[in-house]
Amino acid sequence: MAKKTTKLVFTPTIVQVEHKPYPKTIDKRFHQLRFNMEDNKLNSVFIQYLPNVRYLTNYSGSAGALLVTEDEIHFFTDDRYEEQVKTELFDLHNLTVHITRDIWQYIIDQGLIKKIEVLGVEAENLSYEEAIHIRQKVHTTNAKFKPISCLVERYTQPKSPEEIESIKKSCNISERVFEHILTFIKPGITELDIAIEIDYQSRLFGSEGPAFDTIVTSGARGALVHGQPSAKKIKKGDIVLMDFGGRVNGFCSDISRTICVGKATKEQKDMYTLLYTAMNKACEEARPSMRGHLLDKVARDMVANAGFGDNFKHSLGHGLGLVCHEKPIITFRMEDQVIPEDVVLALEPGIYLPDICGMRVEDDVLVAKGKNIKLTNAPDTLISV
Ligand SMILES: [Mn+2]
Repeated sequence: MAKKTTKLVFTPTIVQVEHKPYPKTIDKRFHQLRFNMEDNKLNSVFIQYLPNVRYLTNYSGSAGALLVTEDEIHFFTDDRYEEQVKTELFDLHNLTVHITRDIWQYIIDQGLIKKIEVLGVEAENLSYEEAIHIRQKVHTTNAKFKPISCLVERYTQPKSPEEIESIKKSCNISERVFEHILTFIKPGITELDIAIEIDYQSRLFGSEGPAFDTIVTSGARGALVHGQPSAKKIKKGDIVLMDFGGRVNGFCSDISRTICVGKATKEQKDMYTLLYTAMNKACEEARPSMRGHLLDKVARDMVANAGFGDNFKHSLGHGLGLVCHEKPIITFRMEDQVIPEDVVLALEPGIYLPDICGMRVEDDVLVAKGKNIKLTNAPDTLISV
């Protein structure tokens, strides 16, 4: 007798959701997006880059996408997130939440784009495979497929008061972690021990998780710039470089701290003070509408004039938000980056001496109309532990 088998069928469904109140200050997000759609002659847009989906809907899961038309918002996720979306999404006008494992087949089957003439997609966030798949589905309806650059990113740079609050909390957590870590570092422990402690304390202080993989290097390994923490033991005289950040409501902090284990030499102290001064000057001189490469120059000239120009190869900094390294990129390599008002920047000059050590000092600063506000405060002199 043939064995009886049960076929599992998961039918795509629409679920009813309770909404999170929509923050007043971000009311304009969908207006801006639709204005952009009009500008690009799009009838709808498909957004699948998760930080952008979160920016628009507050959804924090790892699978989800949006189809935004002139008057409707369709949110898609799969059955793993069916419970989560019931309480997490903002109260958006004309929002329908669909649960499906095959978004594009579902969109076609439901006729959600049949009236659409041109669909915009996120040019820099789609893989080649995804682009081919979506284009092929869209073409079955005779609609057009149009990749657009910075479809959502052009709006995510200036931060709303709620977003600034989250970044501030995240910064505060990282500063407390650094204060704690000063009491933790001693000769004999490893770089890995320090990295684990940073991540652990960060969680204890309320971070949702690391903003990126925590960097801890010591001694000559500091020249690795973005070195992974290793089993190398900390010894007396080592310069220890730590670069880490947390997340609050998805918003990142990003700080780099350099300390010395034992008594520092005059050269080490001077090198630190140079980096701190360059970083701080850049924090003060950042202005809305300023070009990023000119801000990079403020700090880079100081480092170069002290003779370390060749030892500072990376960019001065970057924007900070739901994405840890977002635009504007503050670098001498790009002349098209403009600093908007209410942006948060992480500024991080560094000096890397091969076979000797590496140092980096990084603070986060809110560039506001009247006066910039530093959200973190690196020590102004090289700390010894
Ligand atoms: Mn950074």
